[in-house]
Amino acid sequence: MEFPAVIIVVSLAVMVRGDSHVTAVCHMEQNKQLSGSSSPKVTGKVTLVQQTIGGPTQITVDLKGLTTNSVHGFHIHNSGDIISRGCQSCGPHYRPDGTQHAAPRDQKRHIGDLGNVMSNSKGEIKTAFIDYLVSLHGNDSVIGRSIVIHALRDDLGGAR
Ligand SMILES: [Cu+2]
Ligand SMILES: [Zn+2]
Repeated sequence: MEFPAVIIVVSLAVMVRGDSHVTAVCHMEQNKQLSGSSSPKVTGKVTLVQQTIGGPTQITVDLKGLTTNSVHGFHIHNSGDIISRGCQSCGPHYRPDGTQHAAPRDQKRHIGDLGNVMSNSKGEIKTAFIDYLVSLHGNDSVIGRSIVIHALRDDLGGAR
């Protein structure tokens, strides 16, 4: 299920250290198509670090400006085009293998399905987690795609 986004991504810049250690930083900015005064002004960054090819990726989320104590869907979308039509030009959840929408812990899911993140009493999201499908290497790399935090909660593929 797709939701309207509050903010979207900017870009994924990449720095390479050594042969396989990759760090990518995504600077988040408000969705230009929702830039009315009623829309939260969310800023911050998401940092992705993958130490080895095929290894897990650490994802660190550091955002502010959200509504307080609220749950938001958090995904990697297919395209890095956040300019032309906002969320629409970001395309669907990144899914090179065409699987179903699901939760991060599910075996079959879109690579971009990172579930939900929750804001604290100050409207900040500060969290970090490991993901085993998101990669910064090879054909299925997420570099250059977009990270979207949505206004609403992700249903994680349906009731379960
Ligand atoms: Cu999304
Ligand atoms: Zn999905």
